[in-house]
Amino acid sequence: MTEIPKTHPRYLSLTMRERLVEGVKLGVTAMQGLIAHGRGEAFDYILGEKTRDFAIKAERAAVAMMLLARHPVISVNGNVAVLVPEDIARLSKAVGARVEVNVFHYTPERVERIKKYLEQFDVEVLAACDAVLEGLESARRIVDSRGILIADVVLVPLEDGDRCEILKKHGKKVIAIDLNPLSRTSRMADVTIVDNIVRAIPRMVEMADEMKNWGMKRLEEIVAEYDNSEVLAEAVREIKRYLEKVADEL
Ligand code: PTJ
Repeated sequence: MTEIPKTHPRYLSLTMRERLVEGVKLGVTAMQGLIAHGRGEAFDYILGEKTRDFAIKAERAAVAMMLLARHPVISVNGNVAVLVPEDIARLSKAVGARVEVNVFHYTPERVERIKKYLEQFDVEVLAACDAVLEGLESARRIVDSRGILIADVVLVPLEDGDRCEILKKHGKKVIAIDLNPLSRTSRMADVTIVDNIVRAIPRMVEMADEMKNWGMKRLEEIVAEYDNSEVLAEAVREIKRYLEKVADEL
């Protein structure tokens, strides 16, 4: 792994790239994951690389939804596994969610490698691949009968867009984490967190630690008051505002 000096102005961003390249070498991250990350980086850049208010609102609604769920599941792919393994472990414990490996670029060996990778970080992982999500043609249809198949709330970070709609048809609530507020997944999800996963999940853990002591009524109110279209519109407006400010300063 290339040693990135901590003083480098783009230390965090370059470290993320290194993690993903390592992930590819280990056979955990798909090559396509590097391209997907590049798209995410571009959106993060035009959002000023920080967590905005609309993302905090979505993160709070997502945590409330997961705390209220009977059977919440966090779906993990090859990018998520290498970017935030420790935080996935913490979030799963904080909200009482199962963690399931679910990938677009599927091979049984790759699923097993992701499972083993996450287990090093003390994550209990579902990856039986013993059930099928009807109505979906991509490999994402292959799920675990103890996980996504029976989940009522599914967190799908860095999704590729084909599955969100089907999960909803199966009656599940979907929470997406996607820096692109224009993506199909972003528009289809019940809650879309337009934030970098490396900032979003740690913040959700902090929120969950506080919110798990709140009563059901308070959590239900947060979910009921949440409006995803409004949050997405705010994300697009924020990009516009930010770019105008940068243009004015040039
Ligand atoms: O591991 P696999 O086989 O399941 O494949 C995973 C990838 C990510 C390759 C697959 O799901 C894919 O192709 O995804 P897409 O269609 O490129 O969509 C990924 C979305 O995640 C894009 O809209 C990106 O903007 C967004 N994204 C990328 N990196 C981040 C991100 N969002 C939040 N945080 C990031 N770090």
